[in-house]
Amino acid sequence: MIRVNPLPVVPGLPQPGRTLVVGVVNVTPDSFSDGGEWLEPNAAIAHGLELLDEGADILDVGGESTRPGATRPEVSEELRRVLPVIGELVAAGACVSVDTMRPEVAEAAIAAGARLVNDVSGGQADPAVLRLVAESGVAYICMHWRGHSEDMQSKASYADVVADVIAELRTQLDEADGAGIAADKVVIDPGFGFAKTAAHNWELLDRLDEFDVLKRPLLIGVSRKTFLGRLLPNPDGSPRPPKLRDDATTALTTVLALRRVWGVRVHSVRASRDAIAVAERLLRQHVG
Ligand code: PMM
Repeated sequence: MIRVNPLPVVPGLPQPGRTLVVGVVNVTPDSFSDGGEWLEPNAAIAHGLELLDEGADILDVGGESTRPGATRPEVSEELRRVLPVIGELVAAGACVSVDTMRPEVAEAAIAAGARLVNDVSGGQADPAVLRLVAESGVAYICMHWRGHSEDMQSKASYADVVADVIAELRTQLDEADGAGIAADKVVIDPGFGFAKTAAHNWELLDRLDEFDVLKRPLLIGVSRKTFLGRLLPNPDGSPRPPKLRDDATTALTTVLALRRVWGVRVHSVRASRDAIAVAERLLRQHVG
């Protein structure tokens, strides 16, 4: 039996009346799924416009790869990568999010028109991000995080992954609240693959309803992640490569849209929009 949950909304962000699609625009040389493809600003802008055309509600522009083992770029390099792209996509009418843990980058991105700060560290890499978001009044994605990418997988140890992630997110939310960010502007994200094994990711997906206790909209980022590659191994047993994980990603979007999560963060926008259309049509059978 399908349960029709109400859709959460965030003031100041698109409210399409269905699960939102956040399209990934990685302006990096080394992201795990598409590193280097969109490093030139013009290529990244064209890619963002294509995702917008495919139906992305929000474009998430990032200049730092968070793949396990990645080293961090200088602040100046991160700014050089993302600012021209954000400026052009905002000018084209897109709702833009900046994927950054740095206050300098968040500040410049907001000045360029970004309406959402996607901080994968949830305020822990640099708490100045929280104060900046509070002052500017933009929305904030608070992701569960246990440390920078170079050694995060050594921190993938939990007594009960769902209970532990919820407890740690609660602390991060208290910090966001203490910095003055309005509660209704905060979206939470369990951080799939960030200090999580494949088994942890599946457990989190299976028990997503437990996150309702935090009373915040949920964003889910599972697109092309390694646990999907491991589910679908190549004949030699190695994980299927990232670009061949889109169909599995889309299957999960359907599940998540039936669950009515606030948003999904994906590389292949059109496929997820189609999956959401299917789920919404099915959900309509259950309402008046
Ligand atoms: N995953 C990546 C980067 N940013 N942001 C949020 N909020 N949630 C995620 O799961 C997330 C993220 C890594 O994936 P990518 O290299 O394909 O961008």
